[in-house]
Amino acid sequence: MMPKFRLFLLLYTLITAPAWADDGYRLWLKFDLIEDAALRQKYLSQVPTIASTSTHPTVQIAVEELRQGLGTLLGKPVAVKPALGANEKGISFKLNPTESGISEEGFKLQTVGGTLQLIAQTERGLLYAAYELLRRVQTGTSLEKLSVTSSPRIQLRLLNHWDNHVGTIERGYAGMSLWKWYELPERLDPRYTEYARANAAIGINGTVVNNVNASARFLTDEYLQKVKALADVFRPYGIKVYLSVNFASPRILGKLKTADPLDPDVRAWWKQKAADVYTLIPDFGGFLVKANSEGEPGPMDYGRTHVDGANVLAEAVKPHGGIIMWRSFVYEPDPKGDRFKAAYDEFKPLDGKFHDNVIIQVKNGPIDFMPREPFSPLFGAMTQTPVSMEFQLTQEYLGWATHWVYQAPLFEEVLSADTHAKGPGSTVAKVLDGSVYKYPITSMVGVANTGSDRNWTGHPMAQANWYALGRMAWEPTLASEQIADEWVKMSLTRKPQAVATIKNIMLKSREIYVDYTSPLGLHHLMGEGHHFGPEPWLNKARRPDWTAVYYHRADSLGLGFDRTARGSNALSQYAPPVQQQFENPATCPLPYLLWFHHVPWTQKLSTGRTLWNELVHRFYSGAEQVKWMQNEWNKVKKDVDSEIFANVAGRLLTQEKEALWWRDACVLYFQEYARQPLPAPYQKPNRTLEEVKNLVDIYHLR
Ligand code: BDP
Repeated sequence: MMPKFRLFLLLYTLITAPAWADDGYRLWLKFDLIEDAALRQKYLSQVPTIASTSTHPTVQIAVEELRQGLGTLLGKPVAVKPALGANEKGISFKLNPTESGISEEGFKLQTVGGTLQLIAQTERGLLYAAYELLRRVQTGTSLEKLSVTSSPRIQLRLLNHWDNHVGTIERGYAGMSLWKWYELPERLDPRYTEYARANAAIGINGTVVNNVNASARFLTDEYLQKVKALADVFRPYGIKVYLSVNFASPRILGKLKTADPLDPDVRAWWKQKAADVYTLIPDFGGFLVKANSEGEPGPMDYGRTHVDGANVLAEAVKPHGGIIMWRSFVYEPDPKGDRFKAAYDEFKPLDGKFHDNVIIQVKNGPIDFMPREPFSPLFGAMTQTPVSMEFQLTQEYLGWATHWVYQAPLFEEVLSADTHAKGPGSTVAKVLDGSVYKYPITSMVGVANTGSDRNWTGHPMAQANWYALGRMAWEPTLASEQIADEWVKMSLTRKPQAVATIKNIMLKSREIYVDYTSPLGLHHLMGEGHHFGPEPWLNKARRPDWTAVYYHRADSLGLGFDRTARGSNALSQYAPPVQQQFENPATCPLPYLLWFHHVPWTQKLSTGRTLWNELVHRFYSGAEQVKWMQNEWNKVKKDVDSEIFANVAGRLLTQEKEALWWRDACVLYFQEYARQPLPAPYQKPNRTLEEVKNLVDIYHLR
């Protein structure tokens, strides 16, 4: 090789290689230099300066984020000064408590003369405006003649952490808890601030810091001091703190004989406890409660109702402006029943009986965060008591941290589903934002997928799910495609071809996962307890509704749970047009077929294949698609950071192995009922059902 050319190569490599490997820590706040010099120049000419004199901590954060973010994005320091001169270009802030056309947390981004004005009623609104501006620059969007108006459609946009005081996380796959309870309140891990920044940047304004299976100790004075320390860090970022509470706390902590919500001492205990909390944390958000669910204590232990339980807590926090988020995730272990119906049966009759600072928190589907569920029939059914949405970001049923599943399409599918509660167009999103029934409180939460792993979420691609939750809670009609576009450009690469390739994988990833784990509406096929990996043969568990056979109902005739009027009649919980959509097996959309019907193995489906052949086809083609994901990912190698590339590539190899595990387990098991060969071109798995059953030991799940 010519020496000159070698020198050129060396220089070229030095210039194009990233300065350091990216460990994913910076999430979507990665403000690396924009490669396109012309674009940089353009932005620099528009926003060379920031004007602010505010001493408010939230506005100061906004200014600092813009100064630092734009500085590194544009490769030139951006000056901050008290005011812009006449005709001087730059960014200015306008706080106007009576600004029209936006809500309290909303903002406007407007070009006025040469100035880019950030306008809001509150400091929080200004902070959101600053992050929106940064997002525009990060994604290469024009700042020309801006006239943006944006307000969140949902009031409470929350993460729910299932974190325990010992540092473990229930269903967490990204390390230990972010909260170092033993160090708090004295030492504040700098990561708390990074956490707040990341959330504020996507509009999240609240966090429930502890597990719904709550230890009563979080209400002790000792722990409240720790929680206060976190609240103090989060406050300037517009984030309120909430706590999950143990309903038996008056007994456990207060040494009362009972936790009966109608007992006067119990009532007084909660009032006093709430007052104590608010003395320490004046803007405390409220309590989240999992009561009489999966063994947790609740009002029914005393012959009372969910209304009695929720209202006594609501009364306690009411004088302080707090709310109660009461979960609807309740179900009795009835082998003959249908768990699908439990939440609706329990809560629908209680509609309107709760105090006005109570919101019922409902999981997106009627069972439990399965890869695909129809929307919970409680959405649209509660006309007087508000309901909120609980999505699960942590991938309990979506392959933990080894499967790449972009969840925004799942969120979008549920949010855009039509409940027909008040005629067509009554989408779940419109129920949630209060436009169907004028709810006084609106809320959307995501069970967090964060942990102490350096990249926060274990699987680097799972960051996108956290990002999507925030964006969709702000605007539930945002398309998952747009969210993916933003996230990839902000977190991975701005190279157009690579952006397109990664987005394409993301958008297909959830359907691929559904195909190799639970196609055509199969659900709850996973192993007991760990909830990882297939165990469709599971017929004994601590509760009948924790087995797999309870749900798939395979027999010599067919497969699926009949929830029509001939079966459990769960369908009757939906509005008639929704019932019609699902009740006829010939027209029921295939993704939901086995959710609602017991279908003969030999039944011809709309695809032209029989049920058995279609099932096999899905399991095989789904698993095959993981190879496609690998190939596509390999194409972006040169365009994404090498550490992130290798991390994802490695996980995709594990995903392939585990997809084959699902495929073989399900196909071999269901074949015993279908008693048919695999359709061409699919080859029999090269292991037996017994061998596959033993895999659960190899994975140390038992
Ligand atoms: C189930 C989880 C369990 C949670 C429960 C809940 O397996 O760990 O405690 O949901 O949401 O999916 O309360």
